[in-house]
Amino acid sequence: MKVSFPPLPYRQDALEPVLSQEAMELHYGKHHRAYFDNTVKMIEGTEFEDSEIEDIIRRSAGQSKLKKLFNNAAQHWNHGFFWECMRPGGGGEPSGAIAELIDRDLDGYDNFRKVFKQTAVDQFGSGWAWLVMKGGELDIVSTPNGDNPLTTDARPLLTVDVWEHAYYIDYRNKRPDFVEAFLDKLINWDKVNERLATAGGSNRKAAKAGSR
Ligand code: MN3
Repeated sequence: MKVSFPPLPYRQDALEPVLSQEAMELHYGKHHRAYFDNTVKMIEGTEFEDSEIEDIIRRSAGQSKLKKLFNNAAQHWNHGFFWECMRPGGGGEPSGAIAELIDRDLDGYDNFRKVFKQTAVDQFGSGWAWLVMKGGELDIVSTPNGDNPLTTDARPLLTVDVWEHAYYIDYRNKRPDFVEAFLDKLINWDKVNERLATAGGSNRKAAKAGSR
């Protein structure tokens, strides 16, 4: 089986006081773990048993009989991606290639911060906000529930989880405060630059899957 439960890239108390250890223990150790365990249970003994997680997501997307598998597999992938979007002492203005692209495509950092925050706050109900590369340009989008850009022609670079379980322990009902804390104190821009530099990334995999 190629699907695996990723280690957190930092200790569970490393994002304190922005995200508490209690919140991380529940979010990573219980919520993410459950999505992973459910995915494993559902692919055991099936055609998906030895598939990469990205392939499972793309092949189950939009298929009503595979909706439960899609939801759990996508949520497993989304969380692994999200943990890597954060680091202790992160956030604020980026540098490097992503800073130049934000200036070029999104009218600068202040506008990026405003639009990303508004997109995350406006996602009605559970979901995710994303910074993506689409058609050679940056864009900011949101997706409901477990949906993610892997099933589209956009390549994800950054995401924030706006399910209530992501912020209710530390921020109660104040989603805007959580999103601001993510922007100002958590984002790992080095990781975003690393993803930018990975030639092709998920677009290449999508092209390969599409040519089969
Ligand atoms: Mn979550």
